[in-house]
Amino acid sequence: KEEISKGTISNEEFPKVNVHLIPADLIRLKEIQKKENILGVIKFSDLNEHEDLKILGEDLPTMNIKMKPFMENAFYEIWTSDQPINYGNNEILKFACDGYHHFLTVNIKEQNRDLREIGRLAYDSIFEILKRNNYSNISRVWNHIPNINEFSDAKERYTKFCHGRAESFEVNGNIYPAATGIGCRGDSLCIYMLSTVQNIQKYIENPNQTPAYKYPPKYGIKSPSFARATYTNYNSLISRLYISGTASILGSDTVHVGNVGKQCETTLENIRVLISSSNLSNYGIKENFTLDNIDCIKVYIKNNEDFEVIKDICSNAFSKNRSIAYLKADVCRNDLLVEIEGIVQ
Ligand code: 3EB
Repeated sequence: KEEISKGTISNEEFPKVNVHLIPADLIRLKEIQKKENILGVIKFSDLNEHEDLKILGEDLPTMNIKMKPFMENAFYEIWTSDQPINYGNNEILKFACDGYHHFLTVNIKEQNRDLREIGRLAYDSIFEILKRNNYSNISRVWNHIPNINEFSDAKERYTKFCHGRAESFEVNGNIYPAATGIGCRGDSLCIYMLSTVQNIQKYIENPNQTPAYKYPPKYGIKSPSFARATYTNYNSLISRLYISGTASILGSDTVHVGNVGKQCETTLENIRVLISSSNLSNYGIKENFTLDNIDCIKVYIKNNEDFEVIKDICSNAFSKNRSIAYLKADVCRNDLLVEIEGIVQ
């Protein structure tokens, strides 16, 4: 377990990480494990039994995110690699690396501790491992926060998490990757992320949205530490764009409070603008993406009664060939009814 593969690059080899979002009923993880090198498996369900994940063994980074899918029992997000993989872990995290990519899961039970402290602790441990393993260029992070909109000490819990996370980023380079910060059920802070050995990412902002790290203090003492997207450039042929959790925010304000249809449309428009050639060209990226190109889509829905409206809009907006998971979750601002993310690959 101590023997992890230090990040190295040789040009002959072709680095490739694959990600699939699949309804759990459609596949057997054991079959995939026979054929592919698995970096990690994230399950999205509100089930209590996870024998399916245990079958993969102790070493593999796996995690159930307690979140109910609207249409399925559970989803798997499966990360695989063309390269052989080494695994490692400590008390709170597990990681897998293939010489190019580093996949990491963190699960911390709150146990009455302050969320600011847990957020800082989580990210301090993450950065320590990333630096030690030499995979410190973060592509994408997902943060799942129980009771995200509840208040404690007169502060919304999401802002406490942001505070602790920001404190850790401050001492670890202040570089913000694409991220999701979303509610979940259960009593553990669950984080997973992908990073790379080489610095092949560009962090992308949206001209119609204030960069989150510049949000005014009314949204929290410390701003959220994330970019709107990460562009990962492998070579002239292969790139990937990770789109952060995106919501109905223009500038730094929530728009269309109480109108779920308009929030959903605004969210999609935010994504269109973000991934368009006119935005990407500001970063020297000569690509043009549309909603049709997005895969591994997650649509987080706050209220059950909004599902049909959101599903109608999203199933028309995205390509029928791509995978979409509709998941029930609270969004980081109480007035946000929907949040959408995805991956262009
Ligand atoms: C927003 O724009 C929506 O805290 O990591 C989206 C993506 C959101 C990531 C995070 C929060 C985060 O502020 C919320």
